[in-house]
Amino acid sequence: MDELRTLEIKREILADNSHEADVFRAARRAEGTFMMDVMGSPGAGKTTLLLGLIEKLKGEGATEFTPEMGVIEADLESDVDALKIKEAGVASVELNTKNVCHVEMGMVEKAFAAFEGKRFDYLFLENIGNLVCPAEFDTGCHCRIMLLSVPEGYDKVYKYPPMFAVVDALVVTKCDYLSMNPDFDLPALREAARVLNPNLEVLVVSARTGEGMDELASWVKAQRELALD
Ligand SMILES: Nc1nc2c(ncn2[C@@H]2O[C@H](COP(=O)(O)OP(=O)(O)O)[C@@H](O)[C@H]2O)c(=O)[nH]1
Ligand SMILES: [Mg+2]
Repeated sequence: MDELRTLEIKREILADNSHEADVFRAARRAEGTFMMDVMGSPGAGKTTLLLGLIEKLKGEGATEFTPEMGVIEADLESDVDALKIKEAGVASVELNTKNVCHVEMGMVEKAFAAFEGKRFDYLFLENIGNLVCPAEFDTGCHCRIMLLSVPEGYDKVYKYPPMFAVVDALVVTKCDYLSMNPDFDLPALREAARVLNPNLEVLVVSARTGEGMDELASWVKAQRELALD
């Protein structure tokens, strides 16, 4: 009986969160803001990837569209990542979850309000470093990606399937380490991930060398167009 009650409460919390997420997503779409949730383990390369992606998305040349961009940086504690983003000249807000291992809508709304009405073309959420809990909570984004870095090992697809199942893209990061990690079986990872999620886009990148970053930026631009269409 107790177990049943726990399940019901969890379902209610997730349903409320999903409803708030739908409202938030629609409001951002109406403003022309595309929002992307970036998930992955601590150290997978989320902040470094965002810095590289933002550079790629900045238009080059006077005739090109220069998008307004912002980042919500979620961490249990500290503002280390938000400062890195600010140093790169991009608006950022630190969201400290104080030991909560995921981000949910109440937190997103507060963090968004801290931008004080600033409008964005791209808004990124760096979620809490965790391969488990963030998969369960809709954060009101139009698109969700997960990072898996080469040093973590390809077998995480077998150990943490829910996140692979819910994201739009799997970004294999730190591919500059592939030659040093010959046991990282990229074909097996692609196959297992696509069994979990047949529409999954798989991108292989290195924010360090720049490999794959143009393809990532093109994919993100296309996702924005699709979401705001
Ligand atoms: N070799 C290599 N190191 C990377 C790459 N991306 C990030 N790193 C390093 O990995 C560490 C963790 O990166 P960070 O972006 O802070 O990861 P986060 O915790 O997921 O945000 C840092 O020392 C980065 O310099 C990459 O593409 N290649
Ligand atoms: Mg980070």
